[in-house]
Amino acid sequence: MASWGTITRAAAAAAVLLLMLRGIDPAASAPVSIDPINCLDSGLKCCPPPSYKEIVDFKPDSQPTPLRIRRPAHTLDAEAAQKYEKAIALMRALPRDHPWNFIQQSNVHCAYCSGGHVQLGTKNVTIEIHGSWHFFTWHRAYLYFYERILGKLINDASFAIPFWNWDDLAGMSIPTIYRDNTSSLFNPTRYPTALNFTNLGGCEGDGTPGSLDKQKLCNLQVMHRQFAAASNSTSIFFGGALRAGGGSFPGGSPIENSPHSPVHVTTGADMSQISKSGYDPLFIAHHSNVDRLWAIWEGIPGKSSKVIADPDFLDASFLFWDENLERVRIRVRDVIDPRKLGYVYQDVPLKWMDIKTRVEDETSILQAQDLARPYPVGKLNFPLRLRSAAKVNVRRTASRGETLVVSDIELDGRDYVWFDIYVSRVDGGGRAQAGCFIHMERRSDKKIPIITKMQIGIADVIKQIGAAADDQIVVTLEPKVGGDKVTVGGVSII
Ligand SMILES: *[C@@H]1O[C@H](CO)[C@@H](O)[C@H](O)[C@H]1NC(C)=O
Ligand SMILES: *[C@@H]1O[C@H](CO)[C@@H](O)[C@H](O)[C@H]1NC(C)=O
Ligand SMILES: *[C@@H]1O[C@H](CO)[C@@H](O)[C@H](O)[C@H]1NC(C)=O
Ligand SMILES: *[C@@H]1O[C@H](CO)[C@@H](O)[C@H](O)[C@H]1NC(C)=O
Ligand SMILES: [Cu+2]
Repeated sequence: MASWGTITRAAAAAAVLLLMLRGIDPAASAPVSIDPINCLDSGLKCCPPPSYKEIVDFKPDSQPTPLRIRRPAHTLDAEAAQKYEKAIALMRALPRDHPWNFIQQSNVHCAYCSGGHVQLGTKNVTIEIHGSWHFFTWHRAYLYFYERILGKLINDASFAIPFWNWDDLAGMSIPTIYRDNTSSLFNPTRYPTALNFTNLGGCEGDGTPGSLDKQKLCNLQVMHRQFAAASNSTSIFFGGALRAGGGSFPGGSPIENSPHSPVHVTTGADMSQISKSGYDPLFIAHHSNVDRLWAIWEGIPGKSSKVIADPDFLDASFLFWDENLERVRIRVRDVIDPRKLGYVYQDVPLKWMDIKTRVEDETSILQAQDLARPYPVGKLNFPLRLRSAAKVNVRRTASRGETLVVSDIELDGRDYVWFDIYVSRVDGGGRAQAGCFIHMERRSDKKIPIITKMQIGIADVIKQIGAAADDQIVVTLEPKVGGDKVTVGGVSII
């Protein structure tokens, strides 16, 4: 009689054979999965209490349940706001080691950032769900369970989390329901400036009413630019491939870099740190809006599929506690369609869709910021530490490439780093911002070595600056935060 061990070994051997027949090196390619037992502390103390409870595979609801409609947080009616407030209050009141406890739930996010959950089949390779194609998918799964737990706590099967509609003129500040310091939705570490304005990336101002109008318009332009930079390619939209045992940060989606990260870093002290951002209830509404951008993009008909067909993407899986206190393994393929998860986003106008990219007059920028040209154009030596703005002539490949790649971006994952990326014509004229790279601060007791890259679609901005037919383009990298803490290995257009 065969023991379980033999059966498992035989099954594993068959699986390896199958992979080899398909021409895939089994050692190099497999979907990420999570070790149910091993979680490293790394000084953060965000690992869940150990559990040996059997893991069940995720199944969508077998019986139809009411569709959950996620609405803008700034338009919630009093009744919906009270329900939400009550659900979070109940979550906070649970025993500290209960899997639904507010801190436990906040720490779920932290434990999936570098240094927590260990990948199955490795002893010490931890999972990082930022900076890769698992950014959108993991957060969608996380919100799914979070929402259902809240619904369970208030016994409401149609309960839906709100979204922070910061891409709408009326939603670009901390929604009122989060402001009352006696509410369960309050967090004391928010910045006073965030009460008046939510910065989606580079839209600072002096806070006066006149400046605020310009800042809001700037936000719409950021939205347009970042969506355009991401939306033309499925692989750019999602970010770089992260496979089993793989190193962290193969490359973040343009949308993860902005508007996602600036909203975190300009909102408050907890929100700006990956490991603590879940302590602010705004986190859920913020990521609900990020998830909504994915749903909007999924809904736009396109030439190519809106899903990455790679099984290493689709079969990647994560573990969560669900609303029935089961430990559930959910795969990426389970979260591709929001409707199958039982929720939709309320339709609201998208003012930023049709707004034009901004082309700035380069000479006035140089004068305004007293930005001497620090390096002769085209003569940069890579790798380059971004102590000051760097300009480089980049040749487009024969096919007049429309994807800009900033490669081998090297930094310590504990550092907050932000640089902007502009394009302009070789023979002068205005420049337009193509995107930005933003890495949020992380806590760790040891260095987090990161080598990542950034890919952005530039078809839109190249047209705006009138360079669609040019063979070469000038790319400017302009450090904003922590430039001396990052080096860039190269810039190319493919
Ligand atoms: C994991 O453990 C191996 C073997 O002990 C060690 O060589 C490697 O440096 C460790 N990796 C990390 C990320 O700690
Ligand atoms: C809460 O807000 C009220 C009114 O804005 C203020 O008077 C009070 O000091 C605040 N309490 C705390 C604990 O911050
Ligand atoms: C927010 O706006 C109000 C009204 O314009 C103003 O009085 C207040 O100073 C602003 N607060 C900050 C922190 O900018
Ligand atoms: C998408 O790609 C097409 C073809 O390269 C281009 O014409 C269009 O402007 C691009 N759209 C955006 C939003 O970049
Ligand atoms: Cu986030």
